[in-house]
Amino acid sequence: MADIVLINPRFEISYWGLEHAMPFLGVKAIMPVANLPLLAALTPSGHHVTLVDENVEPIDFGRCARAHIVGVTGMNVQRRRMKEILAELKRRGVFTVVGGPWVTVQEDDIAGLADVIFIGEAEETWPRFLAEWSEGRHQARYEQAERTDMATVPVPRLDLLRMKDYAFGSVQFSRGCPFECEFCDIIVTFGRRPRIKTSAQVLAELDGLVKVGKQSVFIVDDNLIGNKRAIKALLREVIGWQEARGYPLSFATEASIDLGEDTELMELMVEANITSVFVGIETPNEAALRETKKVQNLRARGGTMLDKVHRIQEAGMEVWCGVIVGFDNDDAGIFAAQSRFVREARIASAMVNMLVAIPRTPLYKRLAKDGRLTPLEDEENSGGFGTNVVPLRISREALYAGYTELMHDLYTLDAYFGRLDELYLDACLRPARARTRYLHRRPLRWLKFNGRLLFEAVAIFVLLMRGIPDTALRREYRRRLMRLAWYRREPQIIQTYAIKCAMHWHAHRMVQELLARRRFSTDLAA
Ligand code: B12
Ligand code: SF4
Repeated sequence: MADIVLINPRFEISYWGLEHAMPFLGVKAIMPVANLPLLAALTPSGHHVTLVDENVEPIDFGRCARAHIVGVTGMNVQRRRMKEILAELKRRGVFTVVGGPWVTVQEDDIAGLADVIFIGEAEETWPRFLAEWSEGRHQARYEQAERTDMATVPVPRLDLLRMKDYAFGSVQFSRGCPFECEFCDIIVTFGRRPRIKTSAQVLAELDGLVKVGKQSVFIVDDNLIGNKRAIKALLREVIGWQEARGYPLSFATEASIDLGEDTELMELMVEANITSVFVGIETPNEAALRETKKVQNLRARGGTMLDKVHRIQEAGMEVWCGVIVGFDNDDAGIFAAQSRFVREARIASAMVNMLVAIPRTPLYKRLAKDGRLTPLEDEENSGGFGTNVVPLRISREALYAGYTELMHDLYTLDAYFGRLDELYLDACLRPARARTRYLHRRPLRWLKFNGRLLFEAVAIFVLLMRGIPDTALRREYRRRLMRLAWYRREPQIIQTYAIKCAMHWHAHRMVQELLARRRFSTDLAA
């Protein structure tokens, strides 16, 4: 039978990759991609699978050359490295297959580099390919006719990964999202009807995560609350599981803003020990929200977007968000408006992107028709503007400059810690209420758990004080952390705040890199 190696290529540095923060958190990468251990679990017994994540270990090409099949996955931010790896494997005569989010939307990008390509979900096509490969009659391209029935998805093989190298473990409850944002490739690939696993599957995965020693887990659903009724039922099961085991896991996830309209759902998420939620805010510009069909962000029910963010925070979850600049309805005023919104929403971690048209999305099709797309290669080879979209009401230069300035403004020490302190000191955010309640009834466990959190906070602090080269930043992190600890003595909050200092360092480094890149592009243009 086959000797199979599956590779996740190195990521380029990105906002959520938190690459610059990793050394201070004692890990190598934020989390493993969910697809490799899942593909391993989908591989029929008899084959031998090795997983390689280049973000935590180097690729041994000699080892790959001895395998029968080498598979490569990847997102758009891995495409360059994917191609390098495939080219090297081809040079060595290795039989290669490729799949994942990037080739699913841009299959011609790897033309001639892989023997077999997988488009979209692969729960049915991967085992089918292996059977056909064994019989010497495989195809060059596989695409599932039907979307995966989530009730058939097996428990991922986490035992094949070096889980201690990651900050988070990952689990997926559902796929798909009911909304129809114009720029989104998720609904193109996974559809608008949320499909959900059974509670037995999810709880078995949670047991597996505890077994490999994880305490923090990212629920990697496209939108956790796509089917509210089904997710509420599942959350009730997760709450029972947590209570019975002493709340071994805390979760972060992604959800749409209508979460802030549903008190029962927020309560259930908090009780299940979900402590943070990433929300696609995109923009406070209502014309742009209408343009991009983000109708859920415009809905008056439950108040404004700002009200809903505050309500989620008051329920006990930190909100992280994504914002986008460069919609057709954006003009030069958008950057200040975004900055104001993020400040008023007291969101410390805001990921800013320029509008990018991902192939196969409705946005991509519209802009291609209007002749407003630039080729990817231009971005890759020329320093570029960081997006393939030609904006309508501002120049590309002004958009890029505004984006860089916005990132800079959001991550100055005063702006970032101002938002953080408003949330943790003024609004007194209280995450993990259910676990705190549980531990208060068990003093010994309380002591052990909080002792660990305090130890982690001190370790991060020491690493920051030793590792940050900038004296002013070090002084500020020390001062802010001491002040927080003075007012809020809970070890959980102190540990979170220490992590936030490391996250600031990552954002600060990203801003420095962006500014340097902008200077380089300006010099090039001159
Ligand atoms: C959870 C998530 C995250 C998490 C975790 C990321 C991680 N490291 O795993 C966080 C929040 C950290 C994150 C960050 C980012 N993400 Co993200 N993320 C997702 C999300 C919502 C789910 C991914 C997931 O785990 N899916 C579950 C697995 C099982 O599905 P899958 O990977 O698609 O795999 C299936 C098939 O594709 C196939 N398959 C996959 N690979 C292969 C390989 C072979 C050989 C075969 C046969 C089959 C196969 O089989 C699997 C089973 O069916 C997706 C949206 C989506 N649904 O794809 C976006 C998504 C993947 N992310 C995206 C992006 C851009 C990013 C960031 C770059 C954003 C940023 N600017 O910072 C960063 C990258 C940071 C990093 N270093 O990880 C884009 C990628 C766009 C693209 N088409 O390439 C997506 C599609 C969302 C979007 N449209 O914006 N992300
Ligand atoms: S809410 Fe998020 S996942 Fe759903 S369609 Fe919009 S961008 Fe895509």
